[in-house]
Amino acid sequence: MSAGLYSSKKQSGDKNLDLKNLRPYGDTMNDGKVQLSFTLPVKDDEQGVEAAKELGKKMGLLEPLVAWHEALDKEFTFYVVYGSVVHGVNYEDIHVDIVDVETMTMEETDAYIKEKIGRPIVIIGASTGTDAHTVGIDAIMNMKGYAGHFGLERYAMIDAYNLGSQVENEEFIRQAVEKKADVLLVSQTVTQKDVHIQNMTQLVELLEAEGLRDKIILIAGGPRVNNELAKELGYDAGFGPGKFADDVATYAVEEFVARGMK
Ligand code: B12
Repeated sequence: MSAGLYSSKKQSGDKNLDLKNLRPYGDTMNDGKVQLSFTLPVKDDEQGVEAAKELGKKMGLLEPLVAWHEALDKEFTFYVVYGSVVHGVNYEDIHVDIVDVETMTMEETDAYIKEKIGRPIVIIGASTGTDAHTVGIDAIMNMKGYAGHFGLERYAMIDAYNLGSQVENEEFIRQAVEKKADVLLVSQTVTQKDVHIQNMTQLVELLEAEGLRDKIILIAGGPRVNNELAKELGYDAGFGPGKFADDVATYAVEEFVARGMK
């Protein structure tokens, strides 16, 4: 979210709101109240509660209170600690790089393609490399879609091919060439040891080596992918959680037209 959206104190109606020193809200403005939960490998008794409170203090919480504790097992207890943080952030200085499009509906996107492109565009997607997670790419591509947003397969003017998971970059490119893809969608969920970065980078290098990079629109997505990271790695755009087929389709078709692709 960009700064400026709430850049006036008036909007909250509370004269104590200070967006230059934004602090969590619990019961009153600027009280800094946060809630934190964790499990300790000890039994559920007073000593454990005190340990949870001490941990809260060591983490910088003022006046930590164990609001809830419950035995998970004989030797494991779950705690919810409530307390105040002293830190604040300057909300007005925060700038987030997001894909800046006014999302069209499926019908609007189909009409846009008909009018401005005049042929169906071809989009292929996969969870690439060793990544076995399919739910993210399915959410974007499958006919039924996700959370009330139809997937790309349902668009009349998009030929969508979902290749599934664990698709090697070489195979992904082979399929892209065979299907004459205009847009490539890469889904990455596992980020342990930065495997997503290595995998995403390898795809860009292979596309460049084949002279294909400039001929296609390359989009990445996943729970820990954002536009900034994607662009840094040589992609055209990146989408994270809370984004749907409509967002991706809008970006892809507008980019297609802006680049003068045929
Ligand atoms: C379901 C699941 C699995 C299932 C996957 C089944 C399947 N068919 O997909 C199974 C059990 C197989 C699995 C396996 C593993 N998993 Co798993 N899994 C999950 C879980 C619970 C949910 C993921 C999910 O489906 N999210 C729902 C979708 C809709 O959300 P999403 O992916 O973010 O997608 C949205 C956006 O990101 C975006 N998007 C996603 N992709 C794309 C692509 C494009 C182009 C665009 C535009 C947008 C986009 O659009 C979607 C809709 O908004 C998560 C934990 C969690 N709660 O998130 C762990 C999690 C992802 N798994 C994890 C791990 C570690 C693994 C394993 C490595 C475990 C292991 N040691 O074996 C293996 C993976 C092996 C491998 N080779 O990949 C870790 C990843 C940690 C990390 N940062 O790397 C998580 C976070 C669990 C954890 N807390 O540790 N997993």
